[in-house]
Amino acid sequence: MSQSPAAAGTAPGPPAEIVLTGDLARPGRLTVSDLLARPQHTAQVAFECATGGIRRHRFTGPLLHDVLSDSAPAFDPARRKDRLRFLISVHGADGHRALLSWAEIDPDFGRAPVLLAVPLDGTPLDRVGPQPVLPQDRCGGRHVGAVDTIRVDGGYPTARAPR
Ligand SMILES: Nc1nc2c(c(=O)[nH]1)N[C@H]1C(S)=C(S)[C@@H](COP(=O)(O)O)O[C@H]1N2
Ligand SMILES: [Mo]
Repeated sequence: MSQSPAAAGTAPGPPAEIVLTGDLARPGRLTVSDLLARPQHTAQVAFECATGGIRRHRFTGPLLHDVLSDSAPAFDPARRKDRLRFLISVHGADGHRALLSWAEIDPDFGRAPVLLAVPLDGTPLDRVGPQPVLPQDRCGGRHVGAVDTIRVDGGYPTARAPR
């Protein structure tokens, strides 16, 4: 990233927005203020970056699973297996992107406590937008900065309803 989140977070300008799109019944846009209104979780991480060495950060924000669930992904919530075909694509404005599976963050499957961080190391991210973080990752590559779009993709629905 060319500009550190801490520097960009306090820069003047309009509030950053993330577009939530894809196979969602309630797609939309989210600002940092929207995310701060939700229950907050904190993660203290030490990422081992291949080029930058150890990076320590403290992230606070809502769970990605809670946020995306409110957008109503186009699966049948009562059928666990129907959720397994869904992907989550996190896209940074600089073209950096990371894919997660829905099952990875689903409490019935991987239960990864992925946060959409709003303050990072105590610095507000209102101008740069929230940053996802996977606290158990060894490398910081999935801590995508300057996220502009999160897309949920269900692929092709199964021909027969799974149970
Ligand atoms: N948008 C974007 N986010 C990114 C990257 C990037 O190139 N672009 N690099 C990743 C990598 S490899 C690391 S280690 C962390 C570094 O973040 P930090 O400088 O805040 O510790 O950002 C991650 N997020
Ligand atoms: Mo990295």
